[in-house]
Amino acid sequence: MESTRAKIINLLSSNQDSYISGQEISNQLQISRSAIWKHIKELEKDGYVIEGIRNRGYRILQSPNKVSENTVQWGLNTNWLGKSIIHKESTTSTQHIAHDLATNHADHGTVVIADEQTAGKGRLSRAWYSSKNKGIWMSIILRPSIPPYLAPQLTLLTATVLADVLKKELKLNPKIKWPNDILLQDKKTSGILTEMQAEQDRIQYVVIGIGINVNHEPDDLAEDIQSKATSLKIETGKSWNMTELIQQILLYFEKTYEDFLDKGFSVIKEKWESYGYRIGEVTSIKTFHDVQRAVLTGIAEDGALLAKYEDGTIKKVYSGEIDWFGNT
Ligand code: BT5
Repeated sequence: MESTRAKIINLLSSNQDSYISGQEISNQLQISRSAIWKHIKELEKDGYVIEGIRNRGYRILQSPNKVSENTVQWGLNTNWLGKSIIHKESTTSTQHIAHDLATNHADHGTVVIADEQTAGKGRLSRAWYSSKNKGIWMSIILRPSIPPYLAPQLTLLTATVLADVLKKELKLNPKIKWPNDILLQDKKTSGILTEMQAEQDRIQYVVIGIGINVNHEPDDLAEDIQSKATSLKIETGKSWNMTELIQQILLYFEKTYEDFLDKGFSVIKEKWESYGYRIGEVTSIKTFHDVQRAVLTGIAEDGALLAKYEDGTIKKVYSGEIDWFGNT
């Protein structure tokens, strides 16, 4: 459920340059003018600068430079993604909250964001460092009508969304390392964790977790990842507004997801491959008994990586048996 404050922000943001009268807000939200006034005062405490002019109404002049349900919603141009946002200052993992919400009927497109995670999760029970106010730690609940075996496509889709935002909005040169790492200059700046609840042939819901290191200085990265991780700030030398970044990610995500439902996986596959780390290059791949050289050619429908071996056979690679950084 959207809070009254979020609804007021939404109304005021629907037309950022003009005023909305107290009467109109009161009619639309079915609350009294004095209740509106109290909410506006609360928003101002949150850091919003709101202009109120007698006989004209209210308008937002500035939103605060911190991530909250309201700031993300203000100016968010999506149709369904992020219409409901849950923001926590600190939590174990946004994945936990998203699973709870999803089992309690949360809408498709609900978004959970935290300033800090105390038990951030990677894949296969690995840990994800999520230090306070340094990055974007966010989970998206989806209820896609695709068969469960195609769910890995959503991870690949998400990777293309993040790569697109970094390339088109931030003018960086991201690479996607199969299946889910976003790299800048060979170092991981972002990871994706897709989890789902499904029956045999039907997905109940999917939770897509996105972690992005944004404003970390080198020392803010945990010691054991310092040599292989980076942040947007380390790469660009400047701090980024996380609210705007989240809004861009949600907007690109919604568009890409709709394209995917409309046109199928081929659009995603092509884009993924254009960003794919070491695609077209020779790597070493470990098998049960030996190590073989193969060219990485792209990705398959089920999300597997495709490798062409020296004898010409093309095989799917499913697990992390690739020597990514070695000189083959
Ligand atoms: C991932 O797993 O890359 C998935 C990360 C997903 C994080 C998001 S944040 C919002 C949501 N809530 C959660 O609790 N999780 C999701 P994986 O491919 O298994 O990579 C994990 C490995 O990346 C670790 O073993 C470390 O080596 C490394 N790592 C951990 N924290 C990192 C960080 N902040 N930046 C870069 N690398 C990190």
